[in-house]
Amino acid sequence: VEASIPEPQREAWTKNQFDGFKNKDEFEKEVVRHVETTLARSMFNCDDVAAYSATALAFRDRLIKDWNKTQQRQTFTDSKRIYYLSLEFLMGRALDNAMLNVKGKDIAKSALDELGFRIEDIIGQENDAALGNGGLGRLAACFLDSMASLNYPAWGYGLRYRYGIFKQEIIDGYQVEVPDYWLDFNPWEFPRHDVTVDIQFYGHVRKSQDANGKTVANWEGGETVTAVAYDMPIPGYDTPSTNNLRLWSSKAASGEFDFQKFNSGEYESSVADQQRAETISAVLYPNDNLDRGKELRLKQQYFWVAASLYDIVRRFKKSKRAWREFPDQVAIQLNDTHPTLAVVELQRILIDKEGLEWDEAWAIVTATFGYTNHTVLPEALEKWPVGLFQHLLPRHLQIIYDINLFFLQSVEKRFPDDRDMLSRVSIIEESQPKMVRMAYLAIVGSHKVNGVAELHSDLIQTTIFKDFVKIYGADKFTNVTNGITPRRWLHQANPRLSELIASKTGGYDYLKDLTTLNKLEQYVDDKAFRKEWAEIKYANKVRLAKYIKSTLDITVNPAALFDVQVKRIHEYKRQQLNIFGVIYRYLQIKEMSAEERKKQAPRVSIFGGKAAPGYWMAKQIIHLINNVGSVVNKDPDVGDLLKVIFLEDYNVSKAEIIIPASDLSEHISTAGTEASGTSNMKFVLNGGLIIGTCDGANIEITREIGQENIFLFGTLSEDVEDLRHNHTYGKHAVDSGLQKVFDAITSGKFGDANDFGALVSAVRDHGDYYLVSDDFQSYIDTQKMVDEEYKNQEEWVSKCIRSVARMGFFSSDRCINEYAEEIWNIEPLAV
Ligand code: TH1
Repeated sequence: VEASIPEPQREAWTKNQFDGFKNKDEFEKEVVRHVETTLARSMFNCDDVAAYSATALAFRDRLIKDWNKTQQRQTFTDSKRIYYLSLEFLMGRALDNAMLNVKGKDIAKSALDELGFRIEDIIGQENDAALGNGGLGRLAACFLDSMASLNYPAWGYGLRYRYGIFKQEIIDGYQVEVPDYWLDFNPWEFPRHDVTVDIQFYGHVRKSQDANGKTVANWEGGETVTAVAYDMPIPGYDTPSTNNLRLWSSKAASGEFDFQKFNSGEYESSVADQQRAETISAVLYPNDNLDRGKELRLKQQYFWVAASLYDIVRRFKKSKRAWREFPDQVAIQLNDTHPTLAVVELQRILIDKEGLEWDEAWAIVTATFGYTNHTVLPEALEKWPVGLFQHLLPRHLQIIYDINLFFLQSVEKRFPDDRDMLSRVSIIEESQPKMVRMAYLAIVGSHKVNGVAELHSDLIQTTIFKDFVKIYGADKFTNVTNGITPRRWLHQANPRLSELIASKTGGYDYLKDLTTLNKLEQYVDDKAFRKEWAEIKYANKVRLAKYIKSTLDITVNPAALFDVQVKRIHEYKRQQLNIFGVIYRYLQIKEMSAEERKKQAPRVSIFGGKAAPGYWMAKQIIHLINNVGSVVNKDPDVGDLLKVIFLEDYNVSKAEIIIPASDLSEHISTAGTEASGTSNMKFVLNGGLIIGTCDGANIEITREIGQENIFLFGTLSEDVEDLRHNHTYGKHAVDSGLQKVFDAITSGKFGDANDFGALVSAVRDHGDYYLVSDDFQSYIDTQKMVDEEYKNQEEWVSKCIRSVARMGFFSSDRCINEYAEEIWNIEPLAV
């Protein structure tokens, strides 16, 4: 709809622009106005929640001004945009981030103080936007921050789940899931009730002839669900650029519900349609690194992808450019295979709706898409039964068959002697039932495929996608090592460290060019600097100790070594190796004399993370950790020497407290299984050391910071296959130290031994797929080295400072610039 104000009236608009607040007094005025009008409260009725809401609304007003200008400018300059399609955006809290990015936190702090509130309490009122599972969703959030901060014209597209990732409660040592209803009051979103798209499901395809005698496919019948857009402003750091995250919400098409049915008394069935439609965007699937193949998940994927593409195409068509210019205006990045249907949907739009020839359309499609792979775990690679496709998306299945046909024909031409090749690379797996291999479809439909760390990118090229490297050549495959935003993960989470760094590196510009951190290295021997550094770490540990006291009523000594493993619970991430190591330590302490105990370095082992609700083994691991904690923490022989903590409901805002307080963090996946990991980067950036395997980004972290500054152990990825083979076909004796741990568990020391039988026998009797026994001794030895080195605090602090100084590479800004240059071919828009 064209609804622009005619020229003569525009002056009245221009002179009445809302300019946001510029100082404390103006900000106070905004807060009071929002409390009294938007929220209909008063100074006699204003609690922390109301103060948070008003503060957030004041910042939102400010952001939306910048958002409008950014969007107008992007439209006016008609510049190429990048669209980041992700089923997950793990944003965390928005207020603190918004305040820091627009440099308004000092104003807000003093204003709130005058109005009678502490800014920390106000920030703490906000619910996390938890629309993601773990690393993949948080990566998308860091990317949005970097794209805005670097002034790239970029939109994120996702689903507006009514329920984000569940909240975790620990009851009697077991995980209990509680729904995360987070939308009660969300000041950060703008419903766009005028931006809707009708999405079709089911039905059938009818072929007909058009006026020129050309056969056209008509997708008819079935049902329609409406997608409604909700926009969230994404502010860049220290720039007016404010990008958009558009999340789609599902509702019944044609209004509320069927009044015919309602009037004739069929109340239930009249609301049933409405509920069925709303179910599509109701919940985030809580599986990390696992594909469960549920129909509703496929519906979510198509709903979100179809709405997003409709939106993107509608925007492109306004420019009246020729279709072949589409890839000059639009780059679309597929965050894993979840949005792969976008490839098929764009082809469908171009051939069925816009009347392009297949080849011309396909050239546009492949020039538009890039695909990022995040995992090699076979259970995480998406496959959908052909029958389900046929039922839900009949036209898309036909197009997939055609894509596959043309692809296989070209393969056959190039490799006429390799008959096996065709069945190996076919997008359709000839199994019972037949399956659509989404990763293959994503590769065939994209011009670039990237992994997320060097080892991982090498692995996908030599294992799961080997044939495709042969077919397309190595140039189609590349690596973009993951990164993290230093704004949230240093400046926001660790303000004192950020301030200290700024004082030595020439101000906060290091937040825009993280390689500036290298200036810190010259202060490694500066006594005063080291002292301040150590004091900040200690203060962060005190803060976490207080949090532990207040939530678990356990007292931990802030002078002890804080050893942290927080991430999703998964067998491949090997929290079981960690807790077995903790048990081993406990048994050793029990055997020590009083004299020996005095020499032992005190430790706090801190765990946190959610298990997918259906992942039984992961839940056993949580249970074991909690049971070990309840034995160890009250054992008078142990005292301060060992405490075992499981922090409930690990999420983004808790990570912001935990990560700055770590001395040592654990990134101990079986080599070759963790594609990258990103918390490893966050921990080192906050002045903690790592114990880890040669896996994912640990390898590049080692290269950057120096191998003398990281505790590496364990099997190398090239040896994993042979070891697994030996477990299955040769002799496999459990490591003797680990055997003692198993004996303790089976003796019932940590509660009913039967509860943990599966954890033990996975290693002892069932092939030890994750190589826990193989790596156990080297893990224990390395932990012993950690104990020794921690005693020399001077040396330890030096290692931390040097490591931070060398972490510049891991900014998500570097990462986004690589995507922009190598995959998206897009330039920042000058502001
Ligand atoms: C994670 C990877 O496990 C992790 O190593 C990586 O750092 C992160 O992505 C970001 O690149 C993945 N998360 C998921 C989630 C789902 C499916 C696959 C992966 S891979 C649902």
